[in-house]
Amino acid sequence: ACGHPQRRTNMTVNAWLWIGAIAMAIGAAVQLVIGWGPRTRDVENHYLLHLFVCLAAMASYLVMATGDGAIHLADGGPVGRDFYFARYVDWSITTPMLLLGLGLTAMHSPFRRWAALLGVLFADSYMIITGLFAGLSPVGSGQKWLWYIVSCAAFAFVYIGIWGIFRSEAKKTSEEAASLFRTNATILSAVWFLYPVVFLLGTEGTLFMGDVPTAAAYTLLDIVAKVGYGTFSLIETKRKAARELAAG
Ligand code: RET
Repeated sequence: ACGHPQRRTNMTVNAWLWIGAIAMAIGAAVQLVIGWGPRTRDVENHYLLHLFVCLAAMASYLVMATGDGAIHLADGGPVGRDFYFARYVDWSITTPMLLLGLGLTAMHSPFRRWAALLGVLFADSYMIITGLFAGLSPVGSGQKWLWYIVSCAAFAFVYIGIWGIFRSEAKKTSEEAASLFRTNATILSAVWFLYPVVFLLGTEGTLFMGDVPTAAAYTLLDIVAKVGYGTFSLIETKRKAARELAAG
């Protein structure tokens, strides 16, 4: 028993939150190891981004696992539901960082298309904040679906930014950059698409899934989107830097 007394402490949910915290700590350690030693500016950028994505998520999972990252809401069934607001705090920091990383892969310098890059980051923040409103609003209410649709519309703008602006910039940067960008953008687009699906099916949406599968699904997605993707992106950026150095 930990955290505020009104919270329903489900031990299996808690186990998933601890798995998330440990996975993010391991993820941060992995970034430290891969990024160790002399770095090019490009590698340094990705190293710092992916390291801090893992550290931010680690804090978020830690506050959820210790009982203070959720509020208990009375809606969503006879016993109410725990709403994990800490996820949205995490996502509001980490999703812009991941998109910045992808933008840097595409254009190397953030100043080349800085307004477009900022536009993508703003659309992303808008998606997370309106998603928070969707999560907070009562299960079954009309406003929940209003916010959900607004958030999905912002998500569509993020996709347009990635597959429109970023992709065309990547082609101008180099063959290498375009190819790595394509791989990263494909993984990111596919993994991110599953978040609104989990929201829809889980305790914040239709309650088709209970709190255990919802927590498990978000944790697994976060591990793939942050640790898996981050590790791949950093390793590939390092390889690309080595090839560029060798080519002069
Ligand atoms: C919400 C609910 C409302 C509709 C949409 C959503 C999208 C969330 C996304 C989250 C991505 C998170 C990542 C975290 C860790 O790295 C807020 C679930 C569209 C895309 C990648």
